[in-house]
Amino acid sequence: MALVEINFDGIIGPSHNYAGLSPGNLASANNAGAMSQPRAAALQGIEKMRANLRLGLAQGFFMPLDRPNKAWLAGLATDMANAEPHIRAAAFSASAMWAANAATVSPAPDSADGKCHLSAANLLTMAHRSHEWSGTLAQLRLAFADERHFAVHGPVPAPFGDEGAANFMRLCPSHGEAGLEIFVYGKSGGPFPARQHVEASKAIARAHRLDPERTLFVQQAEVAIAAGAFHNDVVAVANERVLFTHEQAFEEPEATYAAIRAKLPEAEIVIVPADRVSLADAIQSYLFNAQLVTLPDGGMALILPTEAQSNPRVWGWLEEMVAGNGPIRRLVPVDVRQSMANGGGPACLRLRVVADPATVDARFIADDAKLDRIAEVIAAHWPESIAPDQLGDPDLIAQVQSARSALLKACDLSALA
Ligand code: SUG
Repeated sequence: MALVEINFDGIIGPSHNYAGLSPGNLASANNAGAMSQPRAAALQGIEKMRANLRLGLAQGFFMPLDRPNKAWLAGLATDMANAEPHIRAAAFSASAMWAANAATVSPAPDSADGKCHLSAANLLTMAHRSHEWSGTLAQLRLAFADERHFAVHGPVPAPFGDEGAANFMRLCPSHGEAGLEIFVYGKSGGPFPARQHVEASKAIARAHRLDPERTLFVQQAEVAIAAGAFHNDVVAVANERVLFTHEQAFEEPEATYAAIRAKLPEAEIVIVPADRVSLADAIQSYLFNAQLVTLPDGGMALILPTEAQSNPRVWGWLEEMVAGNGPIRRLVPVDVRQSMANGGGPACLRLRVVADPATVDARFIADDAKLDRIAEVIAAHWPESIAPDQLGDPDLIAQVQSARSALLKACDLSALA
């Protein structure tokens, strides 16, 4: 079978809560202390996957990680009963739901060895995300165990921060052909941290055996990070030959577009001007944190958060765009409000892997029946709500752990326990 793009969504874990753990992520800061709804959150994620299946797209998923992370707490010589609130919250975080940060993925046609390479992200800039990589790596090694087709790498060592596919774009004539891989790194973000270090990006490009002629390293605009674009995928998204980007996404936009066009002449760059959609509107609405996908009929659609529909300036611009002659023909809003309130839109929730689905461990591939089964487990076991001051509650901890075990069992993935 031909190589296709498979979107692997992180199933939203039972410990989903709003602890305000990510400085520079405005939604996370604004919702700090709010009551979360893990059950509704996870069901929103399942609905998004169902909608993608209905569009005819290939869909996979990843399991939530084991939370609280007791091994991490033990490394800090504490436990949930004794940890200070910020450490407790970091150990309990469901942040692995944002699968775009799980890894960087280079499809087989881009690599010298003809394998699809995946590098688990170290996520070391934020404490609550810095301990995701071990659980993520175990899962990647299981899902992509077939060494004839995949090479799975561990994280880049400290101190070089890496946040995975959220700071990575691939442009290509079609998914199954060799493409141009674009790594977007940050240098400084004013008051906020730049999370992607150029040395991490370069290390991944080497590990993935990419052709330097088809690899670009591009600096993210400092002004974008300072405005709250803590990842590049908050201000730009690519699919096949199309780059959909805010005018202020890159530090040197003209040089970036020129370099792209020089390496991939068929590239189509759709630029949203700041005088129509400000960075603030882009970040509030997450219009770029959309899944830009190729539909089975060959047309492209943007799967956007409903927040983009609610912002009149953003929606007005998008409606004009699809009415024109551009490559993006369809807008598909999805409700992922619970994730959005922590700064995670539709594109954050998924990791793209171009592969033949038959070469992936079938337990990670979605169909309607499996999603029904997963939704039943979520409805029966996920907590209805969590307030941040509840995180140390032993009953809640027990519920979160048994909820995940029930899901692993239902998906025949208890090996990840
Ligand atoms: O790393 N939010 C995540 C959101 C990640 C979005 N991913 C992409 N853009 N690809 C982050 O900032 C908030 C958790 C909290 O505050 O409880 C959080 O981790």
